[in-house]
Amino acid sequence: MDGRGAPVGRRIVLGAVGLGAGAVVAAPFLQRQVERGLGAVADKDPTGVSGLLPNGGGFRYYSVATRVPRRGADDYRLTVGGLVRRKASYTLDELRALPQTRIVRDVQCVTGWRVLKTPFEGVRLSRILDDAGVRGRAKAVRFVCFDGTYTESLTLAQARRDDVLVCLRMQDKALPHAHGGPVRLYVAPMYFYKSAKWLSGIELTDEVVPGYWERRGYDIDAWVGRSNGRDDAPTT
Ligand SMILES: Nc1nc2c(c(=O)[nH]1)N[C@H]1C(S)=C(S)[C@@H](COP(=O)(O)O)O[C@H]1N2
Ligand SMILES: [Mo]
Repeated sequence: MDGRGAPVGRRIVLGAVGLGAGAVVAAPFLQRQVERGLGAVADKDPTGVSGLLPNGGGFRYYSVATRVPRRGADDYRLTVGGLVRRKASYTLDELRALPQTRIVRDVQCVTGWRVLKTPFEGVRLSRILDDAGVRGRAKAVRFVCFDGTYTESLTLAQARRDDVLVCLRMQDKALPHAHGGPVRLYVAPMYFYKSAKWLSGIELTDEVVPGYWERRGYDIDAWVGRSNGRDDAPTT
């Protein structure tokens, strides 16, 4: 895999979360049809009720882990470590007490669906990095999730952009579990796979450690429109 070819192995779990129904594991070739079906239901719903379902409103629920624990004000922690001067561990309240930034941008998944003008709100990642005191040797950031499986990465320069948030709110509501709550990453200029859900760890590293999808063929530099996460990607 040279990184430019068709990404493979994208097994998506589309979960009917919150409805008591079990998760559906869609084979890659089925995923698009399944998503189209769900999207079609939402699009044709004159009551708007489907917009109240987890990840309604055009979003799809994605998780590579079949079960993800719930964490809240009592037990959520975001740790910051690796090549930093001051390791840190934030509670939800501590994150809420930091300056919040709200940005309204489009969401674009590599499988083609997009949701325009979505508000995201949270703490700039750059603020958290500054507070930790990034060491000179650090070149990249690795993100770890409490689903136990997903990881992501950014170069330090990307991580310091002001449109990269440690996000506590989405669509002007507290981030629900299905969208990666209580805390997810939001990397506005990149495909949505960079926006790690259920964020639990930020680690400064001396080189980029490719994330979950990046080890499976997706570009590390996932700029929308300028990477292989294009929206006509086959069987993602
Ligand atoms: N922890 C975790 N984060 C993740 C994913 C995942 O499977 N696990 N999927 C990514 C992908 S491919 C997409 S498109 C978005 C989907 O976000 P949503 O479920 O809020 O729509 O989350 C991204 N972040
Ligand atoms: Mo995605």
